[in-house]
Amino acid sequence: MIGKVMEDAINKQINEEMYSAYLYLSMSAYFDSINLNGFSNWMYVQYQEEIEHAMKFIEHLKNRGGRLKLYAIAEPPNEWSSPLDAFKATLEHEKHITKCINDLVDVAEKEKDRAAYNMLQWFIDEQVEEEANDEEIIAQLEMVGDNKNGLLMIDRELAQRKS
Ligand code: OFO
Repeated sequence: MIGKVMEDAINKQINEEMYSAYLYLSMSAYFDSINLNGFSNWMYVQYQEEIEHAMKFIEHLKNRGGRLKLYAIAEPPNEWSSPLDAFKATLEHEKHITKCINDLVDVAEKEKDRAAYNMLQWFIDEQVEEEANDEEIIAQLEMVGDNKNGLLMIDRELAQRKS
């Protein structure tokens, strides 16, 4: 059975993951509003991934006799000044999530909770991938600058994302 300290920490993380989902759904709508449907698709897939992250934590609690506590989800921003601005905000948010995951690992170590520690290894790898994806798109956006054709090419590429 999971201990109270780990249970509380995971419940807080579930809220972080749900906020991530909200943030990316909001970004998906922003990209839709400026007719960049590929960017919008990429963010929508990211929104779905964040729900999966929350569900992984929820399953972990359930399997270990923990009690789920759902906190209120904060309102995400609704507007960004450019695709680059949105992706820079995405990277900053993912850096924050990486810190949250690292802090959770510290809690698992302190509590000697090996099951949670093992489960968190997946999230450590996932955060490396998420930050790398954002960095790659930011680099592409910086490369094309104000060039509309370049932006449309990236949009076409991001339309391909399915998972
Ligand atoms: Fe974006 O990785 Fe979960 O929050």
